[in-house]
Amino acid sequence: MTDAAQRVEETTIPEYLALKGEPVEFRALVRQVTYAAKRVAAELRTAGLEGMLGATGETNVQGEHVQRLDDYANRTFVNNLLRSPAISDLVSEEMPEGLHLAHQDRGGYALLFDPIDGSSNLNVDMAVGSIFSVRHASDVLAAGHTQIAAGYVLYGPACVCVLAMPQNGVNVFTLDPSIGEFMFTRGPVRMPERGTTYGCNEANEPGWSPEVREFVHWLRGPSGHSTRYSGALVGDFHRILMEGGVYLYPADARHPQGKLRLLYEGAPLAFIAKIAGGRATSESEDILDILPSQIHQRVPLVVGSNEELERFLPSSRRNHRAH
Ligand code: AFP
Repeated sequence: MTDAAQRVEETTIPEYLALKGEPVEFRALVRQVTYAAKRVAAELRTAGLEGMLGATGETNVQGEHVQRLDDYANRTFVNNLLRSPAISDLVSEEMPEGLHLAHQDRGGYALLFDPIDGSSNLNVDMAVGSIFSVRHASDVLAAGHTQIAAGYVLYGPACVCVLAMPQNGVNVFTLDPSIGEFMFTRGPVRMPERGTTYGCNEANEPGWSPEVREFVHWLRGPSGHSTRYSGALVGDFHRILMEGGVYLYPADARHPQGKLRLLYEGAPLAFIAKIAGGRATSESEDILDILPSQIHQRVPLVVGSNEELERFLPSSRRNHRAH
């Protein structure tokens, strides 16, 4: 093992990024993202004691009931990200419009994020996550393959940050609460070529395409997969990143364009999956090739291991819709 590899084992995220020679502005941006995540993690742990559970009574741009913790997490991310001069644009699931800050002589990064993914889990103390995507400010509406980096924080029994960059791979850091730092724990991660689980909301089956229905019937029967579906994409995806398998939220009768959002859910997770050796499709095209038309655009998502995606893709290619 080289000296650098040994030193990676004991690094915090800032030390890891410095060791990898990442630019100072990028390191400052990631420091603000992870600091916001640590604040959110602390709030999640005590929300039940402080009356911070439940809804605010407002509805967001997605038409969803805003939970107090959604609002807290969004404010925490925005307030901390504004402290990073490297960021000139913010896009959040919780904000109708993007935030453009270029007049303050800021750097050229855009940060697109879902402050709390899995909000329906908040009041029942189940895992939730934050998802983020780092782009050049000029690339907010570019295809997902232009992302500079992407990652997520999973607030589970442990608080885990997964950070993906093409040049460094996908790496896992675990929060050490005794020192308040995310410590390198695993990487570069390779998604197994095939898994044993699949995650989807099977109540939506009546509205699925025949190809999706056939695929899930295969998963349920001949393939021998088991269902694992938590209601939070980040937790379900993390299982697939670590152990292989497939997560799908396809188009259905209630969500003709899919439920998940492209810019701060589908594209960052597709980016992570691809770097780790997996794949992600919208049922008709590679998620990372889709050109967004607006910041809250929804997209069907099938993401996971090569073997499962290969089993799914031929049939969906046969029915490729002409664009
Ligand atoms: P919420 O953040 O509104 O709970 O949505 C979570 C999510 O976007 C994704 O994290 C879940 O996998 C999926 O939606 C759950 O959606 P269903 O409740 O329709 O299964």
